[in-house]
Amino acid sequence: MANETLGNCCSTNQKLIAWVQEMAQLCQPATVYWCDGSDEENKRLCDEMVTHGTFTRLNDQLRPGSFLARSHPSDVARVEDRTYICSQNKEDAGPTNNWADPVEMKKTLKGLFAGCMKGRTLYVIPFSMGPLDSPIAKIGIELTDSPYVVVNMRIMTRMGKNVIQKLGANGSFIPCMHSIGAPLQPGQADVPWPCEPDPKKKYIVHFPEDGAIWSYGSGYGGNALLGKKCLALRIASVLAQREGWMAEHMLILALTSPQGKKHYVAAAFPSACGKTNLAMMKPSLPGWSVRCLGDDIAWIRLGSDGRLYAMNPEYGFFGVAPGTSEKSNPYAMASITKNSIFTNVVHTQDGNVWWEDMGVPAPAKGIDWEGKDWTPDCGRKGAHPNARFTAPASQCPVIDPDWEKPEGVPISAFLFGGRRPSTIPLVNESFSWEHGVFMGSATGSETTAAALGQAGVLRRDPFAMLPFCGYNMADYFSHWLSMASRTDRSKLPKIFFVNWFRKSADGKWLWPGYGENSRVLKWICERVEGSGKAVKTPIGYVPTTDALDMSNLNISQADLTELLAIDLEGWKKEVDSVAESYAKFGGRIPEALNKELAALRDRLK
Ligand code: SAT
Ligand code: MN
Repeated sequence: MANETLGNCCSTNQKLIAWVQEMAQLCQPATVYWCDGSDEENKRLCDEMVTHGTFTRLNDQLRPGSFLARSHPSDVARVEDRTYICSQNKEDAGPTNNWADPVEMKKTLKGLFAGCMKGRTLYVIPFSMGPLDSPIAKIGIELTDSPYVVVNMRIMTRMGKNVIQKLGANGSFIPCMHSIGAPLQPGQADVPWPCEPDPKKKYIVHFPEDGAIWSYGSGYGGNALLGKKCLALRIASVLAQREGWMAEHMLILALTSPQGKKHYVAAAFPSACGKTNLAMMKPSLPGWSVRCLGDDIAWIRLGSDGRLYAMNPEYGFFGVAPGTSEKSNPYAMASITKNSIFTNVVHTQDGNVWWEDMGVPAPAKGIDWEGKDWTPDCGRKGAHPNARFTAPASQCPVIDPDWEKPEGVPISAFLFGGRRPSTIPLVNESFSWEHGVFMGSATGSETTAAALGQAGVLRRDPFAMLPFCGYNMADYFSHWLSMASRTDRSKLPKIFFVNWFRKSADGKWLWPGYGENSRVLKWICERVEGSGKAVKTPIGYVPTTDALDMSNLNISQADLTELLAIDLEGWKKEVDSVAESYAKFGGRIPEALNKELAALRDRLK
């Protein structure tokens, strides 16, 4: 058995070898293949997927080295209702997570995984979240039967034989077990996107105490690229709490003023709320520049100087395609000109890709994300609203020179935000660390297409971590609060709440967003430096109407006033809604946050 299941193994790590053997015996793949991460291997897998129909090669003149994939129509987004945190005690998962008994769940999973890779290859993907030499990098090993996952993981993580070397004979790793859940019987024809179409049979499962991940039935994004949400957020958040650091759903950017002063900012917004756009924004303000360090996840720890340092554990971008254009995100457009994977977008007749709001005319004819003939007037969207691009971060023209610094970069400000058509002003600043943590805990947003379910309904999404916190969210709030006792408060980042999505009574966006957000970032830098002008309001410090740099921006004074207005009645409802979300935790909410809530209620009287 040993040789059969070892495949081309080049590791001396007995724990790893034993685990791969055990999993291969369970899943019964036709072969086992250990990925080395090389260009040749990548080319071979992409060629095989083209032959198989999973990939369509894009025009090499227009998008060199790039491919299009179309998922099964049932497999287009994260499945939050099928995502589980299986801690020993239900309370440790908390009321915001699906919980199942770990012993029961392991039984269920063993049943599902038995023979699930028949007729397929089991790929062993060694990967590192974080630069290999970072003190907080984590090694994961994903076992999968999906070559689509392999080539995406190669873009999204540092993947290949260097990781096996780093692991050595005794290193430890996070086991990430994945199957699309579509075994092939002898002679059975395969399909381009095999998966388990029954939503009730998909499982995205985390065992926080063992630090293990099991994912079954989906080949898509955060369900299947297990380094991302599963490891770098859900499992990492548990490790971070235990070890005294933070794993956050945050972009990291560097903002430099015309005078050359540089500040690093980390910002948490829910999925598909513009993190990628902000992370690599082209400022409209002359002389200002933004550099990108990451667009989705930040691992943050205290440096020896007492400041918080953030590091992006990822290696690529998995961004929402629809809406990405030269206007909304020119540097994302530049990042995806080559060596990129596009999932669920329109295939044009000249072998390129297109999506809604790409800022270029729609093709007269194309093939839509479901593989059907498509014309602009056919009444259907061409790209799925959660269509994605996968692109190497190194291809971003404004990637920060320090983005791979093993220790990360010191953060000056944290931003929280979401899609809020009413109530929440363009920007406000917290009174204190505790008030800032309260703001994070109170974050709400209209839902998006990034998760299956209804889009456009307001839900509380504390710290934009609702789907990603691997333990009781009330304890996560306490962990945030505890940062103030771990260092000198004056060294902690200032905390801001932003809302680019406020609408007027007649439903028009009040703020142009995108590059114009640099005006808000400028004010934030000024506040960090102690100069920006603000008024104290019941909800926090809000810029005075002359505090934001509005040069060369065509926006009426009335709109600006509305953007910065405090809607007292709206805020009273907001407080009730936050109180309701706290009540779910049955007394586990830290006292400091209950105090903040009560104080806000008082200030609104
Ligand atoms: O599919 S992903 O989870 O990677 C994207 C997202 O929801 O942020
Ligand atoms: Mn995300």
